Amino acid sequence: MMARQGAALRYAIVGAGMAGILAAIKLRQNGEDFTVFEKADRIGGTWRENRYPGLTCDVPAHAYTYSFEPYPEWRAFYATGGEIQTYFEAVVAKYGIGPAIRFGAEVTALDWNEPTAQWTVMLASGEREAFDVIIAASGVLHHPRVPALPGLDSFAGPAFHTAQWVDDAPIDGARVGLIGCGSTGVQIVTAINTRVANLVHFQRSPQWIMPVPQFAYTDEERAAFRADPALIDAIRFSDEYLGNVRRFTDAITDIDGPQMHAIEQICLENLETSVKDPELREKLRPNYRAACKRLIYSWCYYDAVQHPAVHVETGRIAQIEPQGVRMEDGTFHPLDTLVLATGFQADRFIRPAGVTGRDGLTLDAFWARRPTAHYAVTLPGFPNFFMLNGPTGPVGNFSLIDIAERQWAYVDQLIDILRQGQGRSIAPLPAAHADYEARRIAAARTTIFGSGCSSWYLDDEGVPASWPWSYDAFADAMSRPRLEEYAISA
Ligand code: NA7
Repeated sequence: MMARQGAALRYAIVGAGMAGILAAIKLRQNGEDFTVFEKADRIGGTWRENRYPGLTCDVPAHAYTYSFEPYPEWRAFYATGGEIQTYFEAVVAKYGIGPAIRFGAEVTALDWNEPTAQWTVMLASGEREAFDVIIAASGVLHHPRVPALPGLDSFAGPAFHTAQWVDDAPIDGARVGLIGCGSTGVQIVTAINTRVANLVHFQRSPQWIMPVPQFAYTDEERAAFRADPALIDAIRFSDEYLGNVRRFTDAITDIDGPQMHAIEQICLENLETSVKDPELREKLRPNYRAACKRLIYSWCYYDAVQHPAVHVETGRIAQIEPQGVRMEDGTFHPLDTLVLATGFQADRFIRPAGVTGRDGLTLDAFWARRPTAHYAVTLPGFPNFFMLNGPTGPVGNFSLIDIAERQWAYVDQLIDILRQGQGRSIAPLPAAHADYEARRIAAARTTIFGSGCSSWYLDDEGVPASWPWSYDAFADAMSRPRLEEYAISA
């Protein structure tokens, strides 16, 4: 085989959400040749798909931007989904990424070809094209999880998942049922409680609520942010934000430490002091530790749920009937609209696209037990294949943009080997990955996520599918790949 020496690499980026746009900008700045494949007709990923009332990012807006592209225009401390979509569209326009994106181009398969050291990208249209490098940026919470509730199809009114919001579904003055109280369900309660005739919130497990401030930025403040970006830096790089990220990751990894006790105390006090009716308070009291499920940040949920139009139903659903929901105790809730805030299949990643690596190894086979990636980025047997926000990366109440940028820094150093013609392909050594994964699993079991609750963080064996060490350990790991853990083929 000849080394690539000097030949330009061709990159396929799968997905035009936050991480795909990041990769595209970085490659554009480097003058490289890439195509972004996006199955939808617009950019934005999760912020394009989700349009439910109350959609807000629980990371402070100024911290939820690319580090190189601060945004003075945020209207409030926490931004709405619509504003975030506008931000990404503005960034794509500014960097001229649009022409490199193929919309309506769903990647159905990726096949590694050893003799050419290239991937064949196959699209739903039947088109095929060869690329040297795959950047898999297809998102985490992407495939709705629709529960198999008996009779769901028989419901007479609109019944839909939150990521497939039906704009003309009756909400105003209507009887609405909402199943699920993760971040999505909670945000919807806060947005529609005053619009509905009544809202039945079906709550299988209550949530701990971390109280956070929300406030609007004034025109004067936005003008000041435009005039002096240091004012934005003072927010996004502040101890209040970055310090919180560190304290939070310390808490989830040291579950009997002072940071975790502080979080538990704040959440408990929030429940005790905010919810006046003792019966409702007990309904809303979780029986697991704070931050075991993804902690919900809210400034208004407890107020919203105490609105007279809201009824928290903690019984078990027996079946869905054409006119409403029947509970196991026989209670019937007549409804006009049924909203499923039931979360996502968090183990899919780039699937259902079929990925076939070296020696016919498929991603389904490699992930038969659980999705995994070396330091959340690369996979043994899948050369020149790099994941952004892939499995076992950090998850928590902090910016995934920052996580993706750090992962890009790691990926970029690995790709440099190819760029410089030092090899035609690079993939982690199976033994190195097995060692990482064994250490990760052992540590993950001891994090707060493994402390005894159900959540989308857990894999089928109950192991938290996350980075189990500190934020600084992640930053350090991403700053310099350990090349001795990689096989480089000439
Ligand atoms: P989540 O956090 O996965 O929450 C899903 C909710 O749906 C949760 O309350 C579940 O209860 C509930 N659920 C799921 N299936 C059922 C059935 N069959 N019956 C009753 N209740 C059910 O999803 P979200 O969309 O809220 O948030 C996902 C992430 O998006 C969030 O963490 C942020 O990162 C952004 P359970 O707790 O399992 O008892």
